[in-house]
Amino acid sequence: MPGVRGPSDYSLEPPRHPSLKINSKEPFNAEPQRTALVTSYITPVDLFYKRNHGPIPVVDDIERFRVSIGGLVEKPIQLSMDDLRKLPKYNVTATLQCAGNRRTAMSKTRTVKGVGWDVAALGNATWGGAKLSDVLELVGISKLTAVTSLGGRHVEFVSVDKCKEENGGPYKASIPLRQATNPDADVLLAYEMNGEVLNRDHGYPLRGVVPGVIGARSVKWLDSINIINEECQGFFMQKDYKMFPPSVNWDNINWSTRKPQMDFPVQCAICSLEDVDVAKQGKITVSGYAVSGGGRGIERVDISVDGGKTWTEALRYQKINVPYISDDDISSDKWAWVLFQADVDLPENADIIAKAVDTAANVQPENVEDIWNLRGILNTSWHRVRVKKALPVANSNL
Ligand SMILES: Nc1nc2c(c(=O)[nH]1)N[C@H]1C(S)=C(S)[C@@H](COP(=O)(O)O)O[C@H]1N2
Ligand SMILES: [Mo]
Repeated sequence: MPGVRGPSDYSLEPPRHPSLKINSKEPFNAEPQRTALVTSYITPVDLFYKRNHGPIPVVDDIERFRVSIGGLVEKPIQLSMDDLRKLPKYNVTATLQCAGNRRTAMSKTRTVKGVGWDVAALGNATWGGAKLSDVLELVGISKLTAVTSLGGRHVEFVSVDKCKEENGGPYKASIPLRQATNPDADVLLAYEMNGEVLNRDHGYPLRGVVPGVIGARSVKWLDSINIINEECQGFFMQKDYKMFPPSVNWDNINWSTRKPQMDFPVQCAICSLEDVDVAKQGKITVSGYAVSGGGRGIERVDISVDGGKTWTEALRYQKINVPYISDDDISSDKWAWVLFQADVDLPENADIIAKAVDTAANVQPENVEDIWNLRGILNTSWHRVRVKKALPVANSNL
């Protein structure tokens, strides 16, 4: 594709914030510190987790850049950034979460394959761009179409990065045409993140953003968008990011028995404390994030300091001084996380537990063992942090 290319080595990587925790250097995979993640409702770009499968692409000439829309369409087209900017612009606040978020904790029960992540492989950003449903109208596909006259049922996003899982080919993924042509699904071709031009790590010049769906379907550095009749056959759709039961291991896996994971389930994590933090006895404030997929809001976040025997409800917020209503209405960002906060009385050496409930009354599972899967995806078990009581200080004038 003109204007943008995927390098085959790591000599042209962009600069990154020094506070990021690097889980893998090449390809670059990193997340912010837990505590930094919940200091702002909108995650700053430099602290937003970065999840890559190859070297970061380079734009040589933005004027020459074109994204092509083709496949099962009568008249394929190519759009420049100017063409895209002329379409109505939407700003959608959506949480992007990697399916591998909290994988490290899952791997502690039984080994899994994949990059290790703590609880910060997600971020909440305001994405700016054109709606995919508007773009598809330019190739003659109307809003709310499930199947076209040419048999198109899926929309495939193809990148330019070189991924070893694709034998040096580009990253790709698809979503159902029904979702792509639904304006309410808010699927974007985004060129801005938090009001700034998208940066290289996050997909400059153009990426897909599929709200409510695992991050793996929000393809960065878009090169082409194809209307296809069956779902994308790429590695990341067919041989990865699928949810298997705990009985399936690498000897008996049959990838074709499962569908690619799309919506993510209800999730939350405490971010104000690391595991085995030392806290003073008495009241402490517990804060973190909660989010659910599919546009479901967060109905409740429960906190326990006695191993789950009793619970207190945390306060939830999206905007300061605006009450959060867990409903699909204009006062709530339905694709975005809520932050939560609770003051609790801390007993000695407690496990502090958080669990969230979404608007469909889905609840996080208690134990990671019950949802263990060989790829270590979607660890949404109750989040626990172990806190120790500080030793009494004899002379407190130190
Ligand atoms: N082209 C391309 N798109 C991609 C990926 C990738 O490696 N290459 N990784 C995917 C995965 S698994 C996730 S979780 C998100 C991460 O987006 P971010 O790096 O902007 O946080 O991008 C997705 N899109
Ligand atoms: Mo991911």
